Amino acid sequence: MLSAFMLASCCGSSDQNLVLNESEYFERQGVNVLVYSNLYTGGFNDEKNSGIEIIHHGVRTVQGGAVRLSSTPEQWDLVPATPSRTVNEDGSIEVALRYEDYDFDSRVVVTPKGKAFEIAVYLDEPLPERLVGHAGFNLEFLPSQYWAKTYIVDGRYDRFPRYAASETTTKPNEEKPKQFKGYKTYDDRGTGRYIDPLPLEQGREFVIAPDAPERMMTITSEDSDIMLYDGRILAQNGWYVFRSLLPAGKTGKVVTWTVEPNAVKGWVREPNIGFSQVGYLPEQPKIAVIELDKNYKSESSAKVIKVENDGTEKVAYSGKVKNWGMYFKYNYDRFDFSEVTEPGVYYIQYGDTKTNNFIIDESVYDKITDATSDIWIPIHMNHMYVNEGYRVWHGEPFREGYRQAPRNTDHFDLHSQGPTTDTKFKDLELIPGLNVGGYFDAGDFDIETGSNISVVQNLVRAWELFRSDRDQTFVSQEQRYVDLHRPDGTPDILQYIEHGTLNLVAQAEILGHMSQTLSNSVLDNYHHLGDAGSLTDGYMYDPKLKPYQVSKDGRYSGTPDDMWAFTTRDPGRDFNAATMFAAASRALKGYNDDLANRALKQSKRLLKEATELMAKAPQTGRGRNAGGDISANLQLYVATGEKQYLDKFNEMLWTSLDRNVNFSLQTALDAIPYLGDEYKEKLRPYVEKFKTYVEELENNNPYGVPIGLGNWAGGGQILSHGTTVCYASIYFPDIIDKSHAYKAAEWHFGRHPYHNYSLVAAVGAARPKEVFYGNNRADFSAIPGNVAPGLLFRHPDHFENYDDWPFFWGQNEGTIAGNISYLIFGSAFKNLVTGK
Ligand SMILES: [Ca+2]
Ligand SMILES: [Ca+2]
Ligand SMILES: [Ca+2]
Repeated sequence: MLSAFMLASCCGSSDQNLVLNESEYFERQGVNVLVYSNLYTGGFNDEKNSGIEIIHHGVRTVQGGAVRLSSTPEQWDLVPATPSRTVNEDGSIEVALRYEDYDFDSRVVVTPKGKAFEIAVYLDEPLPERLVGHAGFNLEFLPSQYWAKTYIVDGRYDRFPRYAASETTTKPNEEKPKQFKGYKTYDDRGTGRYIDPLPLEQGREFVIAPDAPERMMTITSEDSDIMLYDGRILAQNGWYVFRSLLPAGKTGKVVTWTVEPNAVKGWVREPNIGFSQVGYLPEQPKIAVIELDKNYKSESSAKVIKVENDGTEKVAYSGKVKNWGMYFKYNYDRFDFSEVTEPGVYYIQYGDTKTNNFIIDESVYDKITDATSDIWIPIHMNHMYVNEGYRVWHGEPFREGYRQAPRNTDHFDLHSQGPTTDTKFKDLELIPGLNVGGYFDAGDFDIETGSNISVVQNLVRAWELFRSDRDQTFVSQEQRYVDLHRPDGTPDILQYIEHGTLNLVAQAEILGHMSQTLSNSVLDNYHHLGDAGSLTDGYMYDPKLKPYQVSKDGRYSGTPDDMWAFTTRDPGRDFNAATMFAAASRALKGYNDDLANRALKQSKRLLKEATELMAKAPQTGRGRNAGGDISANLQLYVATGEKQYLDKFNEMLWTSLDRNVNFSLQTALDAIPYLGDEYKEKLRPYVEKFKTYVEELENNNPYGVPIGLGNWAGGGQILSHGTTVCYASIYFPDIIDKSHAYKAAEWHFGRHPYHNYSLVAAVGAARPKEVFYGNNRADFSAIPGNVAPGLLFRHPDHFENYDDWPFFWGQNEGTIAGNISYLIFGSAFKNLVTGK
């Protein structure tokens, strides 16, 4: 590792050309050009994460280099398949692109040319007639890194707009290229026409951001006009798009661009000092992880500076830095300042880099879950009006209720209605009574039933284990009104359990079983941003009326915007609901006895029916694994005391633990309070195995936590790992030292790659992230208490988390299930390290 580092640092030169490196991308100091290292296969269509991408002085500012069928592609516009990607012998990278819907193939070849690179589009067959005027080569630039910067086009001067305010025209719907699965992202208000943005500029040479050397770039073309569009005019998450149309009737090399990203001479990325923005307990181990450019010469020591109460500063500690080595493309140092234990305000200095301040004190973790429980959770209560001080977060959503999703319907949010409704309702029939309780899924407004089940189950777990009687929220089911920061005499967590249970019990009672989801019927309101109360029109849909027409009695409209219930039965989900209802019934007893009784009744019925259904069709995919749910059997044993569930639990648990201790150790630990000392002793060797795994993580990466490399950042995995570490340390302190529990917390509070901001929009952190993918994302804002998935891995070697661009769900979207996991982690962590 050391020799690789020396080699890299000796040869860094600002005069170097772009060259293909071992990771198959083009590189010069300050510039990485990726050619389809990341394909359009992310799961949610155009995720703005693919194609030709440029990481410019450490920031991925350009992506989306591809042949596209519109000037400003939206999430649900068609994306090309990539039948092949080849690194040619001349050092170029060639990618074949295909649009199956139009039987249309093209090739894009990227060739380094000195400090610049050439992008060429080849057609072996002329462009299909239908795509003339639509197919073009696009390259997308990140608005938040370019707005207000200047550009020069063929000698004319202008500036990238801070907000989208350019012109559009409209065209007949028939002319618009097909969108994903034939869905429409827009509501044309009965005009039969779609919006087509007009270019801001057009020319043969663009000089981009000459005023900002780290962002400066030139794009020139000898054979094609280049147009600049503002994608935000159609969708707030759009990018600035540079584009050349593909010519009609031509084959061969049809579009040629030369792109030269500026490289700042001798540029070296500033060290990213990862530490806990929430601060440290005096006795806590304190190790900063410092992420370094491979051209940065490691420091031998670092300092901790104390800011005294009178504002003066003194060096509190100076110590050696240890090199951990390379992890993907960066080099990592670790700086242990555990010796600093005196309460106070401090910052770290490494070379010339100083961090913001942090606190060392016994109280630093006291508030880590408060914003999540007082603010984020109640704001995500569906079917309520939510107020905070002078501000209304949302009105009461979906007053017109839900309709039966028609049979054989595919859905854009990964759901579907099967060939039967499995209910007494006909296609599109109103299902009265479902618009009560429940939680919005995430940045969208659907009720994911599976998530809501886990939310109630976990809230009961938190209630039973940690008995938080915190009361900061007024919740009135009668008024359908929530008021933040107004105590009402009832512990909030009980009210949250009640709110989740109300919707789930209604589903069980009215549908007869659990729905898959209660979700949007049309894509054009699925991407709704802002007040959930205005997502639908509030009128019940009547197909006898014309679209946008309202009945004389003011109750119905002809606009098909009502939400749908997807009701295909899954006995596995019913089984999980049965265990959750049993738990909810325990928690609600004495607070809302009526609901407690209804939940228990549904628990017994669903359990019986699900067991029978699964016995009848054990081989079918649906519900096959539910009987094998170890945790569900534990919950059922706790709820009923029946031995058959305990036997099943034991039968499955030990086999699973033998196979992989990480997979079910949490469930095993959850059972300790119910199964006694002998059971606990039997678990001991597995906890010892877990210890080996936990310690091995220190060698896996510099942060000592399990880092996920998937297309959704792995914060959730780190939280559940952290929760297991906390439980293991609470029950087996002689095996799992509590020092391990800090690592998952520190990761979330700032000790991670890319930047050092806290991933929790939390009170208590000195520098929390500022933008998240919530329902207020168009305001570049956050809902306090949200927990971001965090550091998204981009192939082949880049972690990132944007804090100036909220629109990447895989980095910035908190979910109801994920944020409740954080509540559990935070509660267990506080319990372990502070005894509070
Ligand atoms: Ca959703
Ligand atoms: Ca309350
Ligand atoms: Ca409606």
